[in-house]
Amino acid sequence: MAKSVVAVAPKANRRGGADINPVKTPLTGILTLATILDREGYDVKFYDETFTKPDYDDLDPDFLLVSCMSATAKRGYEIAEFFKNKDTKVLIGGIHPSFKPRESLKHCDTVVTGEAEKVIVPILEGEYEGENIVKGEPVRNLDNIPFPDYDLVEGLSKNPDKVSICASRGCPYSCKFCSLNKMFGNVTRTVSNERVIEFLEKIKTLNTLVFDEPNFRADRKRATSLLKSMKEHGISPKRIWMDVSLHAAEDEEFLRLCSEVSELHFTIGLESINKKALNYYSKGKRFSIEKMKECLERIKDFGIKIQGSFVFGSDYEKKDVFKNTLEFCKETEIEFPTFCPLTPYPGTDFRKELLEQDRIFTDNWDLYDNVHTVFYPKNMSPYELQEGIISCYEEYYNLKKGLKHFIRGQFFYGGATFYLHYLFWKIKKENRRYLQALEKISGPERKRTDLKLFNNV
Ligand code: B12
Repeated sequence: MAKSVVAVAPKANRRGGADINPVKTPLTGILTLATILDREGYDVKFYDETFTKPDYDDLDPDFLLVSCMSATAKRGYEIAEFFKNKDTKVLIGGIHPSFKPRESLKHCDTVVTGEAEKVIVPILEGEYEGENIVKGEPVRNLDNIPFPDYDLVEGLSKNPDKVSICASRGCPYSCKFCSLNKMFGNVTRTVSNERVIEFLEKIKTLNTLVFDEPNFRADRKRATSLLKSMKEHGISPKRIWMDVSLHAAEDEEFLRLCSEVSELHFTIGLESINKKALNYYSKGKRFSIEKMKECLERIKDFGIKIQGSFVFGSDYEKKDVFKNTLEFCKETEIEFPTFCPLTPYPGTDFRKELLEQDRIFTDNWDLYDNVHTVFYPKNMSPYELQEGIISCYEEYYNLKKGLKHFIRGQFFYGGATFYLHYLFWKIKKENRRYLQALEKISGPERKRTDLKLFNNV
């Protein structure tokens, strides 16, 4: 009889970063592993808790696979513990366990670090018996692994209208607050365009497509030829979301192609309007603030919508950064800015620096979600950083603006504005204890290492 596998993408315990995203699709990394196992003849069930939370009591698989980001690590550990008490062999993997393998191992039998496509079948077949921490191997040729099979996702329509694909791995940049190139390397590997087209052509109900890649235009040739092929094959979903860097604004051919294929939404890490902060984050070529504005305008001239993400809390920013950033967003009319506290994720240089300076006040991973503050900024208190972020959301996503979008016929952004207004009202309400704890450590006699205070907020 075929061995059974349950694969789970946990939903974070708290409302936060994942809820901001307006397009929800199942987690593709672990779904790819589930797809490989399904093809190998395992009896696979896949749950993404964002869509369905099964009754775990009813499940008794031979193997449990749990995927964790930092924000979902605690929830992932809960699920893992639950199955450890059954006769199930429990495996944990993902970006968080890759940098915290010994911590994850306390909750399971085997931790896999890095990319797991090449090792997952051998592990389940017992080839790594006795090894608790297995180092995965980068997949050199992404054409050798299958696309995620959406049919395996429990609770999702067999004809999904929203699909995300991660057709490239690796990022040439090495930003202070990001661990991606330590996880996936700094050379971009891509799936061939023919395969991407073949995959997309099969989804007849495609309405929204998300390219879950660090930078869609990292390989320009591939990006433009993929867009051309999509045009030729009549693949034209209503909306496409992709991450690009601001350099895309200097590439007219790319912008034109984007505008011809679909209603494009660019997610751009604008990070900061403070030059010193930008330098500190150590990203490639820098733009002046004026140049940033010009670039955003050029992108908008092509009818492309912008989700600009800002991070706050560097040593170079003072309290006026919130007001100035809001002004920048209003002036450039970015449709969908996000305002995040810097977060010292495991594996980042930023975390290393803060640890050396004893500036992280909690390792409650539930709070590592790009919404909650977990460290002492230099020029403001943690409470001020948190308040500043919430007030940016409250001010930018106000009801008047929501109505304006509706009047202009921009229903998607009208809806998103109302949703975000409601979300941050809820987040504020649910975080009373957390905010009180922040106030406590923000006073004159702040206690740098009070790790326990935030364990149960
Ligand atoms: C897509 C994405 C999302 C989507 C996920 C939905 C989807 N459709 O996939 C959404 C929008 C929900 C999301 C949300 C968030 N995300 Co996000 N996201 C990504 C992104 C862009 C791609 C993830 C991906 O598909 N990677 C490719 C696959 C192949 O990698 P993988 O998932 O890690 O899986 C491989 C291995 O890890 C391993 N593996 C994974 N799971 C398991 C399980 C087992 C048992 C085993 C053996 C192996 C294994 O094998 C897989 C195949 O090789 C990454 C950046 C990136 N390019 O990776 C950020 C990233 C993962 N996100 C990040 C963050 C911070 C968040 C948020 C907190 C905030 C935010 N940005 O909105 C939220 C919180 C999530 C939550 N659930 O609470 C950080 C994570 C840092 C950390 N330490 O946790 C990243 C790395 C971005 C960054 N540069 O900092 N995200």
